[in-house]
Amino acid sequence: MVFLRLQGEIILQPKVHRGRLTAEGFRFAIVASRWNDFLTSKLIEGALDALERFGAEENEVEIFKVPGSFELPLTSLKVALSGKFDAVIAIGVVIRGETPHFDYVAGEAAKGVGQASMQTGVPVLFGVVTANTLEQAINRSGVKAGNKGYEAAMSAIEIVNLYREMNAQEEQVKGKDKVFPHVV
Ligand code: INI
Repeated sequence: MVFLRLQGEIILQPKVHRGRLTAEGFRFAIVASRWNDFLTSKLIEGALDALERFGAEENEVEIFKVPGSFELPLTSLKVALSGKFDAVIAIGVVIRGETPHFDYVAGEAAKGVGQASMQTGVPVLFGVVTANTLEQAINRSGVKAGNKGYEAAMSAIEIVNLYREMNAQEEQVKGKDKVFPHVV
């Protein structure tokens, strides 16, 4: 392990693993809710912008539309299980002011998207705006406070690269442990 000693203090310098920002050679699915379509369409645009900027190919990206955010988890799970994608980006907008079901819809979407990831091992990113007001939701969909779709797609790119690197390292370690590493 490498460490520096600075005025008697030990400062560890551990190896840091982080995903590069390249979408080249990866396949992405976007699962997007049609509820609040005028905003989810902005989030989809944001996600596509990020994927394109970082080198994704058109034929490596597919979009699946669902009625509302409540439908994001199961659809994301099915898409992840298809084995066709390296990451799934779930997109939706849930606004508290609009429904007493806010907590159920937003809660189920968050929990279910997380479960889809954990069950499949395929990263499912949470590009869902959960806002108290329409104004907040508009701001988080590309107006004043960023674009959740763009952010989720960036996270997807970073995480698929990190996992690819981790898998490659794991393979290397396995290779080293073998008595006859040259034998496949
Ligand atoms: N779905 C959303 O994505 N956002 C909302 O704000 C919303 N509201 O307001 O109710 C919403 N409801 C629909 C829900 O996601 C399901 O599609 C529906 O309940 C059918 O299962």
